[in-house]
Amino acid sequence: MNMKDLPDKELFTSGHTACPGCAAPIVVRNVMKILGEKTLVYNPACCLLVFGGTYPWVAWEVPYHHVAFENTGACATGMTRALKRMDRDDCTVLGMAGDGGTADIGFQALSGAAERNEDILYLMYDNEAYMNTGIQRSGATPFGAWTTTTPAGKVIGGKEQFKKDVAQIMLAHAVPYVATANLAYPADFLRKVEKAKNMKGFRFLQVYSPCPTGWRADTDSAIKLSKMAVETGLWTQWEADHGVVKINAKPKFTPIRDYLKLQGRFAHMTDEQIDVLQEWVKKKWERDEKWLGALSE
Ligand SMILES: Cc1ncc(C[n+]2csc(CCOP(=O)(O)OP(=O)(O)O)c2C)c(N)n1
Ligand SMILES: [Mg+2]
Repeated sequence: MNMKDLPDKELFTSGHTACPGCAAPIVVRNVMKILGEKTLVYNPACCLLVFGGTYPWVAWEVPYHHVAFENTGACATGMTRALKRMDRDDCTVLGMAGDGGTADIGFQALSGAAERNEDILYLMYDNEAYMNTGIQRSGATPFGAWTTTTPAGKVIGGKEQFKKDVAQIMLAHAVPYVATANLAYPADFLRKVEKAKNMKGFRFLQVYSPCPTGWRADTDSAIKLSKMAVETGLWTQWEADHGVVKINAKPKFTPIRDYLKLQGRFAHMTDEQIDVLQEWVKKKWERDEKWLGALSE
């Protein structure tokens, strides 16, 4: 679907309480325009629950279920079974969770649902920390980033581990569709959502979702940062359709320093730390090209 063909009707409405500049509501609005009214949503504790799903200000115009932090995959599975029992195959069951609820705490239920190839579209919106509870590190937080649990002081200089690659872990589950997406590439983004909608079985989308509040960035920076994440090579855009992999954007390998300096969460980083992260990008790309490239047509 082209951007100009998206329906006007909003299924995730205005009046929600997301922070200024948050990318997540832009992701949800556009996803819902493609998925349409026959969508059932499962959403655990996360910012999206707080800003869009709090009674009586629920922004969703489709059935919406708040589930526990750990069990989006399991609860969404229950709905797929109910639909089967009712002989309905015209609905999309959408599980939508943050990076904490996906990479860490909800991972067991997610992995189980993927392994069983449940008929679920699971979307991880990746703002790279547990934002809703006040900016704690997650498995998806990048190296060097300040969070309240990875303080930037003399002993620790931000997060000491590298970002967990959740999409590649999901690829190892051999599900029908896995893709990463980014709002700075809207045509690619919409194409992937539509493709996932029209498939059966387990589909996994990981969407880059800047958080100006937690990243200590300007409130108009979400799309700029999204683009820079791809251009630097920090964020790999790829998809796997029944195991056939395609890398969708080749980075320009612009220096990560330009991206880091727009975000206060990286302001404390030393030159040595920046070099470590820059080297990680290089190694990640060598690995991605070898590993994902080998699986491509
Ligand atoms: C078992 C459990 N542990 C902790 C919490 C508290 N909690 C609620 S939301 C949240 C953070 C969510 O982070 P993420 O999934 O990344 O979503 P975001 O808030 O960043 O959008 C935490 C720690 C909880 N609700 N349940
Ligand atoms: Mg998060």
